[in-house]
Amino acid sequence: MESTRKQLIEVMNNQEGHVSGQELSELLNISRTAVWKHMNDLKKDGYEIEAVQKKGYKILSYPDKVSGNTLQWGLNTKWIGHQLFHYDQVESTQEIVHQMAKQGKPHGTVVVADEQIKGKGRMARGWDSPKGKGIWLSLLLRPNLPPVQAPQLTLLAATVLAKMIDERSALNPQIKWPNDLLVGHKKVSGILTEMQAEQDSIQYIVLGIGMNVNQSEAEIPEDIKYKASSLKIESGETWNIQETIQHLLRLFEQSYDHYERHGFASVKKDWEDYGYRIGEEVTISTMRNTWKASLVGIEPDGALIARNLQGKEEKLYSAEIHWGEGGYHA
Ligand code: BT5
Repeated sequence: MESTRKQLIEVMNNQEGHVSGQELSELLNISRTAVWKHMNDLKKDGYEIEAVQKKGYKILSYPDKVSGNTLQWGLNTKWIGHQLFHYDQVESTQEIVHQMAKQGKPHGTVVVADEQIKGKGRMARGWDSPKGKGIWLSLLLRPNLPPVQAPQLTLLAATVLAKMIDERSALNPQIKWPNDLLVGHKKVSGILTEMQAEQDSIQYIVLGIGMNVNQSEAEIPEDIKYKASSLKIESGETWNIQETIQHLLRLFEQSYDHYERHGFASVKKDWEDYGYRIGEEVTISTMRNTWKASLVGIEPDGALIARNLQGKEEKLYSAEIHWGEGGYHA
């Protein structure tokens, strides 16, 4: 059923004008009544379909509504999203991908939801994921890497998100170590990387991406308004979520393939190009100390490099970074 529908859409897309019911029924080997039923289903799903007597059917527009079908259609990737699952509502896409990983689903499997009712942040924090307003997705990765290199994938994902926004808008995305994406000093996106590993090999990684896309200011929860924003708030425009997800997946595949072949150097460069407050003076606090320093960049193991006022460089694995006006304390 699902695949007939896919073929139907494919055939109509590959032809310039209208396609007759007769032609569709022959090509797909289904009755004309079945063709007619499929057309009605597509309309119900928000496809705008023109039916002209004696000429046949033509798709005028695709639905805005995200679905597995529309996401996979025209995705044109080598491995990412070949298995793609879309849900209206889930607790967390992370949990679903963990289950799928255990069932043996392949590298590149994607789970997308319109809404999460128990979206997860890091360290047991929550992630607000209102219906139809953002990108809430998790990727299953089975990298051939030692576990110590897993943080590189979070850094890679951050550069992909930044590039995607850069390519689709005039916004100026910045990456705040380790995993936040900021626009206008506010967080629009976060990454959650969870790993299942043995001592020296990664079994799988679930890489979760949350991106606030079309929330209005009123739709950002009161308690995080001072530090969170959406692409719509920042750009003044409503974004097409489906195209944005497709763009994101394509860029992810490109960057991942490049990283697999050539290593971390280009991820490091991209990250530092988009790095927030790189070269500027900030205040750093750890459990032991608070001091002034400037941010230099990142290390291959994901650590942040900071230089203190005496010129000494230090690697940080966990720290809070503060700055003066504008922006928030992380
Ligand atoms: C993150 O955590 O930034 C990782 C978020 C990952 C979410 C994705 S959505 C798809 C996948 N499925 C899931 O269940 N999760 C992943 P962290 O750095 O810990 O930030 C969480 C903190 O950001 C919260 O404690 C809030 O203060 C704030 N926050 C919550 N929801 C937010 C939102 N929608 N936008 C910006 N900030 C938010």
